[in-house]
Amino acid sequence: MAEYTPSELLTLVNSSRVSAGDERVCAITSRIVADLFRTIESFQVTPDEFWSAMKWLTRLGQADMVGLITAGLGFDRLLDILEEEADEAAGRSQGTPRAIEGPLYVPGAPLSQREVRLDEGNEGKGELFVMEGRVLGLDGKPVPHAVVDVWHCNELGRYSHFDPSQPDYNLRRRIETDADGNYRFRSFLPPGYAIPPNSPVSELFGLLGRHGNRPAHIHFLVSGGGKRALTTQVNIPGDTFLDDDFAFATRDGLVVSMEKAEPSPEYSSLGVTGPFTLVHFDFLLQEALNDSETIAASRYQTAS
Ligand code: MBD
Ligand code: FE
Repeated sequence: MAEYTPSELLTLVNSSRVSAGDERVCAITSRIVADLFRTIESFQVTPDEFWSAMKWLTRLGQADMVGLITAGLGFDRLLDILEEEADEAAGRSQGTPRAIEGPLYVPGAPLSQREVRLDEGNEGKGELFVMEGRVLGLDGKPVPHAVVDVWHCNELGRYSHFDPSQPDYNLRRRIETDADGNYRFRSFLPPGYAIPPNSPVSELFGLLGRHGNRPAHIHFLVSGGGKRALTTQVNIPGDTFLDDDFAFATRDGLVVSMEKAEPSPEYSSLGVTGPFTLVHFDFLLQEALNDSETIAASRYQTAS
């Protein structure tokens, strides 16, 4: 009566109901459970192995590091690729390529008009640079009052909020473009990122024989003017990990060009008084098909 083979048990697990439940959740859960049953059987996973994996999952959640594993195992990039395939199938043209948000965004950064010192409180760290450009539609027309939400790590490769030693919103700002769609900010070139050592994430990556490095990058969430909001990143050229990103998130078209610039009155409001590195980058936003696409939606503010 209550004696089962593995496959009888699986059928029972995936079919027992006291109500209809949610059809999609039932179907996806059934598939995942079936795949795991199969994996456990074919690798003859031992109880010790199984329970240490469950303890690892628990520690991963307690350390708030689930988002590092999803990125490192390619899920974040997969979702982007699939979204882009759907766009292509629907004949939607691209504009600036999207790139993954990553697990380290914080909403609500201080908002400035047209320009900001993103490095406020970090003066003198790293190589000074100014990034400037416009937010444009695919028709090349500027998007006035767009919001460029920008964030990057500190000189040690750590992000504020997740690193409690940094002030709130350190190296996180939002910039509203002017009437011609212009934005600009000053900061220092951030270093690359490495997953925290001695963490559940580094444990798995060690066992997988993988490194946990990302090339130097800067994150953006750009929205406004009724265009489709864009989550992306730019990379700093020359980084060793440009083509070997642990999150598989770098893309052609997102490696910026840098030039050497001399200080001029044009940049005095940013407090630039010596030679600096200048990056020009325009964000090209797609047309939105509906209102929800226009919202600067982070993975932390998903619908329902
Ligand atoms: C990062 O800084 C990041 O951008 C991603 C995607 C994953 C981990 C750390
Ligand atoms: Fe990052």
